Formats: sequence, structure tokens, C-alpha cells
Amino acid sequence: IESSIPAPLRNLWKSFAAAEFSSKEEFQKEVVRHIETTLARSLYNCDELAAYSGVALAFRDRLIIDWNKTQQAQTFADQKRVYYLSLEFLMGRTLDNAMLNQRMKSTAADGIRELGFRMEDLIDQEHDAALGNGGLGRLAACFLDSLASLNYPAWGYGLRYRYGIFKQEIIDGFQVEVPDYWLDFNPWEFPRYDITVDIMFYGYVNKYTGEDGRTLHVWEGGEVVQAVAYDVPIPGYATPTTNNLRLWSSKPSTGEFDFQKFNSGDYESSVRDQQRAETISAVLYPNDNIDVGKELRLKQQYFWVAASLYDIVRRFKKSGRAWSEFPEQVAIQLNDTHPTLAIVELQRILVDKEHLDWDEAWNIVTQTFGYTNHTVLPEALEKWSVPLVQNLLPRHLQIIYDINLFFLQSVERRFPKDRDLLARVSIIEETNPQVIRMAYLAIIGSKKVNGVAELHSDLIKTTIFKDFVNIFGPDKFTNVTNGVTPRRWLHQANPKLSALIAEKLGSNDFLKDLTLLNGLEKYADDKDFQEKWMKIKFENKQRLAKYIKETTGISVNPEALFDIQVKRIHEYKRQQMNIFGVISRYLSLKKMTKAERAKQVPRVSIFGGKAAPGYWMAKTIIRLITAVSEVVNNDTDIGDLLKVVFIEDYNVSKAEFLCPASDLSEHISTAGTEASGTSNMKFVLNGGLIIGTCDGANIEITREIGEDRIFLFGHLAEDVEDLRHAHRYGKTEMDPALREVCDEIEKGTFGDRNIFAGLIHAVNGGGDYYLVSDDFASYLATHKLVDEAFKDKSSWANKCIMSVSAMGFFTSDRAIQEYAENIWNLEPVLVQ
Ligand code: 9GP
Repeated sequence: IESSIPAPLRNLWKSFAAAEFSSKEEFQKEVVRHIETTLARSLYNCDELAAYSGVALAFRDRLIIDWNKTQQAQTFADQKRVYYLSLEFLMGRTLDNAMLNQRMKSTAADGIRELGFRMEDLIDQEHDAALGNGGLGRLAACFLDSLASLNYPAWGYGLRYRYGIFKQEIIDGFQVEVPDYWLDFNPWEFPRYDITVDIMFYGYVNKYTGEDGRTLHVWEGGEVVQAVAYDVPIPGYATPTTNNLRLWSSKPSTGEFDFQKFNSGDYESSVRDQQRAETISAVLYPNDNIDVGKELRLKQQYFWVAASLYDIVRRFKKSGRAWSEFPEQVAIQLNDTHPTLAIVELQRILVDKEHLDWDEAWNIVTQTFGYTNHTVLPEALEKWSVPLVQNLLPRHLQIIYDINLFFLQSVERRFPKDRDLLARVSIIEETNPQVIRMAYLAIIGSKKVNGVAELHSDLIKTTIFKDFVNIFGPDKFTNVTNGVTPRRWLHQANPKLSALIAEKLGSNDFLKDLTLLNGLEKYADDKDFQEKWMKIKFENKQRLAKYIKETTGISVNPEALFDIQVKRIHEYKRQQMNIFGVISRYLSLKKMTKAERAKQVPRVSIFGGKAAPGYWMAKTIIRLITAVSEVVNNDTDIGDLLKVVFIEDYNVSKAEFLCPASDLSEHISTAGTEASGTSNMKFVLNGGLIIGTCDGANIEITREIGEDRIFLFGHLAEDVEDLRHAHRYGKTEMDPALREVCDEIEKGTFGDRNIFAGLIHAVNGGGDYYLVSDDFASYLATHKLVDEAFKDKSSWANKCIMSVSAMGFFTSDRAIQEYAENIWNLEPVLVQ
């Protein structure tokens, strides 16, 4: 392709395209140029937002040059690409990451200072791109960073929600949701108005006989909506590779609005059509680990996968290869079951549009897809009602029926007369109405299925997908333990610690190869190093204390032990157990003499996280936390010995300054319920210890860092069924400390007891499904061990340093390499 363009033209073009800044002065020139011309502002009305915008646009220019080069290099290389389909990408802020990945932050900070601004203030101007709920969406964002950093040819595909996850306000102690309109000024996206795809819904299926006598299915007569591409550049670290994240936005396909209706006075209905189309990508469903089953959600899913597949197929067809080569050129990873309709859509394209035989098409489909499962929670496993799918996607329902029929026939041949097995593994569940089990469809249509931590991958094989392991054999099921990007979660979030590590190890190379952290091991006992290490922790805690004071008015002592639990609020994550534990600590402190109190380790218990708007129990947990904080923080007997803080509107940016400030963080889900967890990795990587259950990735973290550096407690996953059974069949006795806590709540110590009745009932008489009572004694006992351990500063520092030195495994680079080698069969493409 290159040689088709005359060399002089090529060279002229390249000399202009390479206009990148590399010095402070060039950077300043670009910033001022953008402020003056792109933004039409001047020195006299350049506020922080304008300055942020100028800096962002200057860096964006650099990114675009690399982005173009990457797309060209990947096209010329003509190698296999991976497409990561995720309904959520929780990207957070971009500018800081872009500066660090291009290793230009200190040059830029100097340049900015001379222009009269502070870098931190400008970074704070940026709105988080919050197109996700929690761990699943943030994992997708870490994966994009690693894919680019490792030079893999990869595209992300998602939805461009106009409203991301809501903003959380705490009013009178209760969560209130406020819309998050994040698109006011977003320099990081590029609308591609020329890249549009028409997507159909509803309609009917007609059958025709083709020239070769075959039956053709034609889906027609439906409502058409247009998908418009918005591209976001994803820079790798210390490499020019800049991949693409394509987000789809919906609009009406027939132009702005219906002028006929408008002219005849029917203004409302002409606008309604437009609004209906735009609604599809309007808002992210704010549920984490809960299936909602709403028609609009199904529309979102189909809209997004259909547009993405159209794009992927169009790109493949340009190569002129035979269809049989599709799986050699294309790997599609399904992030959870949300994109499972892609399997059906590809089969439809191949059979109905490209006229391949069913079997030939199905063979291509099942070689192309991989499916990642992120949960075993029954309430989170997606099931779509058959009548809903029948109405919205009539042809897809037929295809799903056929996939199911052929699958069940093959099962019957291998396991004759096992009718129970057929009912168990059928994609269609015979409820009223019937429902489609999306996870089963994803397994049947994929080449590989993976869980996200060892325990979780074992559990899916022995519980929810057991029959499929029998049918397909164990090789189809594998594990890829999650990871996080050390660029954002160490280098960006904790610059001082990152610099100290680099100084000790002699370079920044650990940001590319996290296993190099093991070089810290030999300094773990070095008193001078320990002091420097703990000084950084203290400064990070001071920064958090200042933020807490400014935002909540609560004064916390940075010398106290900072104990943090930040994540989505969910009963299975057991924030209720944490706050019950805080109450228990409070009651113990109240009973102590002054002399006894003087010996206690002061604590600050910090909580943060959003509750799904319709999840009443989660909202009640938030209310209990805020109610306890009102009482405890104002109790003069207690003073600094215990403070309780709820951080409003927890998001990626807040996680970036919370992780570096923890002494202890809590990952205390009921064993077997948290698939992996990723904040556990972030906290340890930032030099904090964790208290946790034997669940998700906690188990592998323990294996890597050593049992004496983690505070594990509670029952094991294998005990859970028996314990639940005992509760169901009459176990009534409750842990005495927990009873005391419940009594105190019921006495009204924390305000209106009626508000908390549901929470109390859940652990007392309501079956205690999350086993709070069963784990409570060991939870409290383990917190005592934490207090004791914290008193010995040097040994605590040693534990933290040793833990960080052993965290190399938990980089998302390792996870992506495993996906590339074991699932996608993908090779990197180097960009010059
Ligand atoms: O709940 C899991 C969490 O444990 C995991 O770390 C994350 C990324 O793999 O996925 C979460 N799952 C979901 O959000 C829904 O399946």
C-alpha cells in the first residue's frame, strides 16, 4: 500500500505529521496555540478549565500521530486482531495517564508552572469517564492499557453512554442519585460521522427459496436506528502503540426529524422518534452483579454487538480472504454475557447474508469467540425472556432455537436417554415465560471459557457449568486471574512510592515488568528504606485526611490506622459486617477505663461505594454507616480512637488517592461469592495490608505474598452450603458480639431503629444468607491481631515492603499475555 503513493508526497506528508513536541518550550507553544486558536481564549481569560483543555489538546495531538501510525502498522501487518467487547469501560481520567504513558509529565508540569498553573489543579478539571459500574468495567480499562503497552493489535468496542454511572450524593445520611453528564468537553473522543451502521429491531422474518433451492431467511420490516462511531485513542506505556476504543452512539436513521409531522403541527411525535433512537445509548444501567432484564437493556446489547460485528466483518472482508480464515484473523472476547448476542449475530451474518452453510458458519463462530465469566451469583446471571426476544429480534430467536436444537441433539447422541441432562443444559429454561440462559449460549458458542481467579474458575467448573465440563471436556474451561495496570495504579496513583521504588531498583522498568518488584525484598529490613517508605504512606494519609476534612468536616488523625473498604455496596461484599464490627469496637471502647483506652490503636474506618438505585438493602447499609459516623465521631469519650467516614461518590479518581492511603483494606466477601476482586490488588500494590476472606484473588495474593502478611479469617467456600443449610433448617443462635451490636441498633443508639430492621432481620432470623454471624467472631479476633501488628512499626513496614515485592503476578500485562497465548493466539505488532 505504501508504495502506491509517490515517495515525495509521502515524505512531505510525514514531515508535517511528525510535529510532536519534545521540549518544555515546544509543549508551551502548543498549549498556548490551542488556548488561543482552538478555544478562542487569551491570556486574560484563561482559567483552569481552559488551561486543562489546552494541555489536553496538546497531548491529544501527540496521541493522534501515534494512533494513526498504529492503525497503519496494524493494517499493513495484516495479522490477527482481538476485539474486546465490553458493555462497560470504566476509564477514569485520561490526561494524567496520557502524560505518564508518553513519559512527558514532568516536562509538562514544569511548562504549566511557568504558565501560572499547578498540574494537580488542571488534572482535577477533568471529568471521570465513568462508563461502568465497578470491577468488570475497570478490568476492561486495565486490559486496554496492557494490550496497547504490549503492542497487541486490539480494539475495544463499547457504548458511548451520554450518562455514565450516576453521581452519588449523601443527603441526610442517605444516598441520592444525580445524573452524570460527562460530555460537556471531552477532548479524548473523535466522532466518526462517516462510520455509521443501520441497526434493526422488531419486524418479522420472511422465508424465500434461493436459486440453489435453499431456504433463505430475510428479517425485514423493523424499526431502524443508526449507530455512529466515536473513537478514543488508548496509548500504551513507553511505546508508540496507540490502540482504538470504538464506542457507539445511537441516533435516528432517517435524518434529524420527520419534517412532515413537524409541518403538520405534530411536533411532539416528530421529536419522539428522535428521542426514542437516542435513548438506546443514553444511560448506563447502574447495576453491578444484578441482572435487570429490561427491554432497553436488551436493545443496548444488540445495538452495540450488531454495530461492532458489522465493523469487524467489514474490516475482514477488505482483506479479501476466504471465510474459513476468519478465526485466524479475528478473535472476539466476550466480557461477561452482555455481548453474547454477538454469537447469534455472526451466525446470522454468515448464514443469512453471506449464504454459508449452517455448519460451516457455526464452525467459524465457535472458533472465534471466547467468553469470560465474572460471577457465580445466581442473581447476576443473565436470562432474557423468550417473548421479549421474539418481539425485538425475531430472526435471532430462530437462530438461538436452532443452535439449541443441534446442541441438544449432539448431547443426546453422547448421553442417550439422559433427559434430565438435556433439560439442565438447554439454552431455553422451561419457566413461564421461557427464558434464554445467556451464559449457556456463550459457552456453547465459544472456543474457550475462563473464570477470573483460580478459586472462581474451579467453582464455575464444579457448580454452575459442571454439565458443560462433562459435555465439552475440561480443556475448554480455563483460568486467567485478573490483574491491574501498574501504570495507573502505582505510578500515577502513588508517584512518590513509584519514584522510591525506581530509585531503589535503579530504573522504571518494573512498570513494564512488574516481577522486577521482587528486587525490593532485600531492602525490607533496611531501617532507612522502611522509614522512607512509611513517610510516603504518612503523606498519602495526610492528603486523604485533608480531603476528608474539606469534604465532610470530620477531623481524622493521620497517625491512626486507616482501614478502608471501598467498592460497590452489596450484601455479598459484606459492608454490613464491617459496620457491625465498627459498632462492636465502639461498644468495647465505651466499656473501657481511661487507662485501657490509652493502650488502644486509634482507627479511622473509611467506607465508600455506590448502591444500585433500586437495591434497598445496599442503601440501608449506607444509611447505617452514616448513622454510626454521626454518633461515634461526636462522642467525646472516644475522641480520635475511632472515626467513621463515608466518602461520597466513590469513583476511579477517588480510588487513585484512596489506595495509596490505606494501612488496611477490607475484602471480606462471603467465601465463594467474589469472583476475583481487583481493588485487593491495588491496595497491596500501594503498600497496604489487607484483611480478607479466602475468596477470589485473595487466595492467590496470599500465596504470592505469604500467609503472615495478610489477615485472613472466616469460613471456606466449601463450608458455605452446609452453613446455609443449617440456617435454613433452624439454626437460630447468633454470635454474642453480633447480638450485642443488633441490640444496640434496636435500642435506637443510631437513630430510628425501623430503618435498620431489614438489616437486622437478615442476620437474625432471616437465614443469614451471607453468613455474617458465622464469620463475625473470627472477623473481630482478626481485627485484634491487626491492632497488635500495627503497634510494631518496623515489622509492619517489613510486611508492606515484602508484600509489594511479591505483587508482580497481579499486573494486567500478565493476564493479557495469558489471554493472547492461551485463548486468542495473538502476536504483537511493533509500531516504528
Ligand atoms: O464481581 C466480580 C469481581 O469479583 C471481579 O473482580 C470483576 C472483574 O472480573 O467482575 C465482577 N463481576 C461483575 O461485575 C459481574 O459479573
